[in-house]
Amino acid sequence: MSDTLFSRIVRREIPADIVYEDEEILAFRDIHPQAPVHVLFIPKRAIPTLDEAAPEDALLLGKLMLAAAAYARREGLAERGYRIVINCRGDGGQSVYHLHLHLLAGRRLSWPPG
Ligand code: DGP
Repeated sequence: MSDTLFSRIVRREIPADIVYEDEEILAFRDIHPQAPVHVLFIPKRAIPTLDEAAPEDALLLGKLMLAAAAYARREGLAERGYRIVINCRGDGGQSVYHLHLHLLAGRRLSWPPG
């Protein structure tokens, strides 16, 4: 497993408020929440960016999205709605190079993003 900040959270070397875990995925609350609900869903196996995801990662990427959707449903967020974001590299606003999906919910989100 490559050593990213988020891999250290997976290994429990850095504390995080973990809200979901399965064999392949970990989800925890963002340290700088941009909405009342801001949870990051990451694959335990680090892929640096979406651009580096390979066809073999398709199932894992799908599982990440479905895990976020299931979490939103469980937490009663689905009816009002939510946003899923993946930032890719500099212009996309990515700061941690371990692919992750942001789940944002709990307020009306504006569009387009800044
Ligand atoms: P991005 O900019 O898309 O790479 O998002 C990275 C997010 O990770 C950002 O919203 C802040 C969050 N983050 C950074 N460091 C930590 C940390 O140590 N713990 C937690 N829970 N979140 C972090």
